[in-house]
Amino acid sequence: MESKPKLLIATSNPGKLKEFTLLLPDFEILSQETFGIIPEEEVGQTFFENSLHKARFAAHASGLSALGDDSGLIVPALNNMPGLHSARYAKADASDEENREHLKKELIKIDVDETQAFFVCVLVMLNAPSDPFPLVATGMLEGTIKITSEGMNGFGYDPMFYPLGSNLSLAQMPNEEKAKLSHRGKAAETLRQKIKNFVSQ
Ligand code: ITT
Repeated sequence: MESKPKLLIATSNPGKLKEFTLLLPDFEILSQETFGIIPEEEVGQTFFENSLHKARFAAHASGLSALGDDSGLIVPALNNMPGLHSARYAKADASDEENREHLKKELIKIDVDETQAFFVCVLVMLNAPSDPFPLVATGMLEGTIKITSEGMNGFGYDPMFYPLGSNLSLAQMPNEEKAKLSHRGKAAETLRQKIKNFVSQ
């Protein structure tokens, strides 16, 4: 049997890693933890810059193809926060629960118990650190953020987020269902198409 190409996922977030195993079945998914890679601080001004930086750093450290994922939650009623700061909204190194609690407090401050929100995801894939033609794919998911939390699946803000038209929070859905509709799922599908086209050129 032919072995699958290896792809290092440039993330320290176990929730993302688990999702990529489901989303990119054509690859042997490897974690950067296995290679002892300690990521640098994120200083980019866009999701794209951060994603490219993660992929390049991991490709350099491992010598493998690497995929960066920079993603976040955008809440227009909170001036588009937490946005780029989604992972550290409450404080540096905050847990998912601390970030959710902080988001809840910020919503209560503006007297809102539910409001429109978006998840966004930018994926960047590099064959090598010096790859001049990175594959880039983006995805968005629109929905409602509520101050209550429901469900145990997923990670991050999933228990507070209800995709448009859904009565279930992302954390109440099975992983396969979230994968089909999420910002990361859409970006991964676009990436798979781009890889297919790139390989067949
Ligand atoms: P890496 O940088 O190591 O990949 P991270 O969690 O710090 O991990 P980001 O900087 O991209 O990653 O921050 C993304 C944050 O946005 C993440 O920590 C969650 O709080 C939130 N987030 C992104 N995608 C999400 C999803 O599918 N469900 C829930 N929250 C999500």
